[in-house]
Amino acid sequence: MNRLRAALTAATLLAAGGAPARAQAVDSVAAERLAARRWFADAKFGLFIHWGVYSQLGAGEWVMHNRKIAVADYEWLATTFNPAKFDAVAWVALAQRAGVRYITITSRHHDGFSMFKTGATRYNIADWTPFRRDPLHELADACHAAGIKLFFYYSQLDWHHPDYWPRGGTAWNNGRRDQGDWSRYLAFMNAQLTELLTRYGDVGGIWFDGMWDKPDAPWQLDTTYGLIHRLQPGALVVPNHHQRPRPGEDVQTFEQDLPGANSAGFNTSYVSGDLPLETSLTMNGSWGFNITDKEFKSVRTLVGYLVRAAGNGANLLLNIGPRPDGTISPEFTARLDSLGAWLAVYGSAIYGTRRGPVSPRGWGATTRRGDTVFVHVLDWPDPLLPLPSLGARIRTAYVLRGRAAVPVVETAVGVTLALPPASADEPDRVIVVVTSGSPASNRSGR
Ligand code: JFZ
Repeated sequence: MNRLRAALTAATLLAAGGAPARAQAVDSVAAERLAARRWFADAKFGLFIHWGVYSQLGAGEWVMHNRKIAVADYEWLATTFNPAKFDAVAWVALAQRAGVRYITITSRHHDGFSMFKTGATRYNIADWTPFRRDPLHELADACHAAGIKLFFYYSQLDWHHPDYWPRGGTAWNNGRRDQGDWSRYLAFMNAQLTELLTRYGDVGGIWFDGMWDKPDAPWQLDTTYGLIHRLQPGALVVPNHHQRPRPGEDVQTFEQDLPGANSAGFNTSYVSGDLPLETSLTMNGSWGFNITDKEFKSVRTLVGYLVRAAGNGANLLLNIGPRPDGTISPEFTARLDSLGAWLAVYGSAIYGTRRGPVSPRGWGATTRRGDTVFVHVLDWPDPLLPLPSLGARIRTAYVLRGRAAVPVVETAVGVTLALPPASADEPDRVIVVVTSGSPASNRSGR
């Protein structure tokens, strides 16, 4: 995977050079789409769900590739997929308890298996498995009833489809004939996207992934993006191509990284000044269900990611990998419930905020809503916290939890806050600083 990842990264970076950013500006964006972008920037917290045939092998979503499983064998594996305990209402109830505002679920991952009823191929959950139901339809109904937006993850890479030809950087000889018709593959994708955007009610958007497998291929993105914006003007295009934003795209998403940080090695270091931002993150080390992966991040670490993402003006899209029977492991549910409990107290310092006047630091981050700045102290040992100027005079400051007043020393060069003592059960000491007026926010309203 690492040699492959290096190759993919190199190819992606090569392709990322040119003109997209400038073009973004000319992309006349309908008012509905701009409103949807603002909604997205306010939402701040989403639930990512990687679930599919691969979940049965409990080794993550790349198992077909990693174990070099032939198409015929994987097709057999798909005939045994029967998540009888799947309960869309229970999944959405968990999402609500966690405080997420949207869900992004895998409608089709790289294995090419469709987790929804589609007329474009029989290789789908309703026609190919004993389950016979459409879980995405049930989830869409439950999301609409709960006021949670539903986004569909859609893989442009396909290890199964005969027309995904010429093969890409992740290919191996899995039994497909060495031929195919690329235009038929593009038509297949657009047919499925039409189904997803006409049969599941209001859709928050499409989260694309996999273009990095063939970064220079003629993907005809304008056609596909145009189709999405025509079918649902309020649907957002969220591309995980690890490149600069292109015309027709609405969100810049960073995988396993905060915006601009490239510790994963495959993200672009370019950060859009116009588009809402998102960071996608695994809760353990896997996206798809992995029965041996117990490397679960602590609640304190997850709160830290949510806060640092918001401090960077970005959403956190936190992932779970449900089990093959449709149930969700307790390690995931416990952490989501804890995050929900935290947001029940501190949500006002996250939802609807934008990046604060002080960019993220080792000690924490700041977020802002109007003339109120939220200072998130995640890791600071001293009783006094020196800050640069917040860009406006301070009227009052207090601890969000309990509203105890916070002494402030304001000088020409900055502000010093006298912090309340840290307590073990408080991953984030939030100081609310009310200023005498909000400086003009930047173009993207971020
Ligand atoms: C991609 C998917 O491959 C993965 O299965 C998951 O869906 C994640 C959200 O997105 O992850 C990638 C994609 C490309 C690289 C690494 C991870 N890469 O180019 O090295």
